[in-house]
Amino acid sequence: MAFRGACLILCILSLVQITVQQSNSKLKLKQANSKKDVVTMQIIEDMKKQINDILQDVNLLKEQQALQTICLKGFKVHNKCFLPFSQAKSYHEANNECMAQGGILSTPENGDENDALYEYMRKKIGSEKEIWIGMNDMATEGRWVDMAGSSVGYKNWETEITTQPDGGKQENCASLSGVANGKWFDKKCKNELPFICQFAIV
Ligand SMILES: [Ca+2]
Repeated sequence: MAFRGACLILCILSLVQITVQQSNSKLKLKQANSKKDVVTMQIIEDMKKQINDILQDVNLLKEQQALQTICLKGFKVHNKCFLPFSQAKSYHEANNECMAQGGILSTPENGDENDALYEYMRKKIGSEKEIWIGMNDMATEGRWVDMAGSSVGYKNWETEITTQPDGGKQENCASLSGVANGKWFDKKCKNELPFICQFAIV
């Protein structure tokens, strides 16, 4: 009896050992699988990032190519390209047109740029014409800002014959005049003038 009892205990112990071993190997398999999952997720995330980077590069190249096309059609001065639009539009419509093309209304920031813009306007739009430039005092009367809302440093108002800007709250948008040799005037924003868009060269 004692022998059979000992055999039974041994058998039970063996069964328990086998069960524990099986559970251990299942656990190891599970751990390996979850490790695999983590690695797979990491690879997918890396690939996603790489694809995003490539898409960004492609978009940048597209922008550069579009800009080069504009610069070929237009005129380059320093780090800007100018492109003329002869059809007269209100200030807002003109700026919307420029933004739709990826630019802004031309904004001369120094005497050289103003001279270049004036000469280009004479040649492409007409020497007696007047164009919108990207400056306004819509938000605060007398505080002229560029299209980004920053105060304008360089100014070229006509002050020899008239005293520009002289329109007060009635005239909040700026133009560059061909007749006045590239000097600036304030005008009603709803007036319709031709314009030149400006694109930053990257
Ligand atoms: Ca004003």
